[in-house]
Amino acid sequence: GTVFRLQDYRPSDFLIPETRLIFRLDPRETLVTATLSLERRDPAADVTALKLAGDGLVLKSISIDGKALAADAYEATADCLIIKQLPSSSSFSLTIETEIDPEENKALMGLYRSSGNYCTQCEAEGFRRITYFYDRPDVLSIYSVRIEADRANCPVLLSNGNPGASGDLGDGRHFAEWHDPHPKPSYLFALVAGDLGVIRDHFTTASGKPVDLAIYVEHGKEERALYAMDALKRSMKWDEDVFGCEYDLDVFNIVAVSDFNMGAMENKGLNVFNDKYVLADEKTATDVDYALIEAIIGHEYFHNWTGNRITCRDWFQLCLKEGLTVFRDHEFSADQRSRAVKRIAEVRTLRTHQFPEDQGPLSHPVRPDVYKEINNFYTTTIYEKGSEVVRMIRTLLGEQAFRAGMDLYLKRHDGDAATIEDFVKSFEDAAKLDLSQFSLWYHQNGTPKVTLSTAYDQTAGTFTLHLKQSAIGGPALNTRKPLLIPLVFGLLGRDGSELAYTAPQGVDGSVIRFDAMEKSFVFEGLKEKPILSINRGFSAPIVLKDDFDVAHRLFLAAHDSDAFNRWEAINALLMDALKNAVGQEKTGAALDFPPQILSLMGKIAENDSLEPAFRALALTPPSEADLAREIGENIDPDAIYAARIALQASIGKANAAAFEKIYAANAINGPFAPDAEQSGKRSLRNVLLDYLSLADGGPGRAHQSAMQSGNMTDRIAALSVLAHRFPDADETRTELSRFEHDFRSDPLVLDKWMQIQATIPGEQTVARVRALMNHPAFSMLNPNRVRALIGAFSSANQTAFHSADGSGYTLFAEVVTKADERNPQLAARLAIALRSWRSLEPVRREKARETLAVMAAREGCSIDLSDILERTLA
Ligand code: BAL
Ligand code: ZN
Repeated sequence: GTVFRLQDYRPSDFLIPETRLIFRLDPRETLVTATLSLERRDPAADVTALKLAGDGLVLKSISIDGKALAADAYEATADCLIIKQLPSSSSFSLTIETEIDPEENKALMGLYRSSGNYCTQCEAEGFRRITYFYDRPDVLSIYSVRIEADRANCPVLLSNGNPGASGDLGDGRHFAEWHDPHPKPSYLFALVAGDLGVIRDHFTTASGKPVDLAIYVEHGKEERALYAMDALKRSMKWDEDVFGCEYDLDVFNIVAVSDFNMGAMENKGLNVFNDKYVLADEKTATDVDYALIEAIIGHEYFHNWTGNRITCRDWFQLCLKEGLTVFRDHEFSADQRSRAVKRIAEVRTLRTHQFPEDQGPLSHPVRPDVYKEINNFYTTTIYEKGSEVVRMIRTLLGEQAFRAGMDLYLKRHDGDAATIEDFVKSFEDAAKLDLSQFSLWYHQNGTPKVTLSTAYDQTAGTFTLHLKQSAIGGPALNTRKPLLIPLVFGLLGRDGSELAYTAPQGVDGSVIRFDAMEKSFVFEGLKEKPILSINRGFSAPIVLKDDFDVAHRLFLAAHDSDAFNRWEAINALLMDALKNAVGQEKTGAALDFPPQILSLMGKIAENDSLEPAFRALALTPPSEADLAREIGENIDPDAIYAARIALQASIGKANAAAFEKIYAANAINGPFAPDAEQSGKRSLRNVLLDYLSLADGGPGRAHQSAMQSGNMTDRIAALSVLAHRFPDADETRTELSRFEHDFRSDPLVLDKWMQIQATIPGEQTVARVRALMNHPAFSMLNPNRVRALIGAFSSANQTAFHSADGSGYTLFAEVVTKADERNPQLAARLAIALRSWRSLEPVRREKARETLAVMAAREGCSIDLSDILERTLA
């Protein structure tokens, strides 16, 4: 396949100031008439041909300035249109008529049908499946759209921008026109047509401009969109308050669709959402669902400025909009909920998903300079590490200078297709600072690793912190350049207070600016030996190897003023205990855990000065995947599972009486609310329910909880305990079938039921997943269904997926292959589950390699999938 390189970037020969589109919608034969005003970028240049991208198109007619082109004036294939005879004028108008088949479009890119409705997905390169175009983000155009469709089937006709004329066409057909005054790239184009329910609301912007808000959903699900609407209004207000960003159209529409590859899409004025991230009520959505809806509604809305008003020059700059917008949605959620809890959750996600990516064969820089298939770069590195890089800029600059840099960026580049260099320059100019070394974060992949050692000299009163940087993954150590790593820190006295000191060079307030491969920082004026707290708030996305002993960690767990580092210390203690137990399990020794760790868990649960959501997180040991990554090689998933469940059972037994008390004390009286306070209590109770059930050794308690639960959060939590701890119990069977019965007509909710079963530990789950693939609610064509069952199985069930007999891999290969026939993006996304195959123990490693090799060798393997497989095997 073609390899795309950043160094080959060239501006287009032509501009397209205006694009007029007419859609005559039909399930199998939709006609698209596109009229492009084309302008030579440089009228003096000798450009004699125009080349536009297509993908699977049928050309019906083509004309320039109203005159049909002669057959020898152009070449049209399904994937490309080349016009060889052009007018010599500096501008002209090109009209292209194409025919497309939305019903047969199961790749869910371009114009397709979902539950009988028409919708589009154009990012990254879906617009070329609608018409021939300069389908690249740096060609901005003003779009006018006319949609014609059957009135009965498609009463709702939507596109970007503001609504214009609409009316009847006779013959049962009608039309609607839309005009978007803001020039935009083709990837932000959207169209929706169908028979949908709607909820409406209003927002008045800071400068008094009224905006009509609407969320469109399947009929009968309107009530379930109310929380999303509330989140939208809060997002609009928050972006004004925190970033000074105001909305810029008369309407803002959101549509929920059930067949969608991504989470959602930020099309200008017409966001299209995966229904999973819109629909919620007490009976069908968990607290986690609510939090995700709030975050994603915010994320897509915030793209209006960071992505739409300022877009990317090319796809290598994807993190320009994604990293920044993730940072903005993280801040939004932190302001709406608990900042500390939010940060801990972010770091857990980063470690579980981004670290393995950065440390494995699919590792790439935040700003890559080469790709084969751009769809495979919507990664956790671009998104989450990209966000961490923006966060580090804020840490280095401080709040005020950071906001000044953002203001300058938004002002200077409004209407531009910009680059990472433009973005960084805005902060350099606003803060009068050189960020050239810092920029390496965008270009150098791998997870940075910082190893620290400390020494205290009592007589001199000096504390020496020695830091060394390397990396896991990415370029070899001898070719790496030192990153500028901002480490927020504190030196604590024995009473937990922050000690005063004289700071060495390179320390700026609470931030150590670590900018060499190796460096010592000597703090003076310390009369007592300080206790170091470092990388507070996870100020840098690194692996930190410290020299802290158990007493040091216990001290931080109890006294650090930084809530994140309190959690971090607890997490590190649990990680050490687990690693030790994995070693014991592998040698056949009995597993034991330090009593002080077990009692620490009891103390945390009982500590009322900590918010319940924090306690729930602190009581949750590192995941099996985290433990595997930490161990790094020769992984035996069964040993990891055995260690983790033994730790959980020991914690439960050691603290049963205390846990029971806390469980009861955190019961919620009164009506359900999806807010931070209630959801925190529920999460604490449900972590304790698991511990108590393990201590009981029976399903009674979880069964009771499942039957009494009045909301989905508690119901799912109880069902998980039943299925994961007591898969063969009658109570489990009863509750699983009750759930299936209650939601048999709601596949989105049944996804949770699928997911719980797909993640039951042990190799018997392979057969269970096979059986569930025959369930009437399952469909290989719907990405949510496939991800709930197969995605959960392969990415969140280490013991079953990596069954020693290879049966998990066999199932996986079958499904990925099947998915690839219709939806390459879905297949490629699933395939990343095997990216860490090299760290497995030899038997599984060989089986995994073989599975990858067989999939890669298959004739007809898509570019998306083969790109992932080949890089994974390389
Ligand atoms: N732009 C793709 C979906 C998102 O990141 O918002
Ligand atoms: Zn985004």
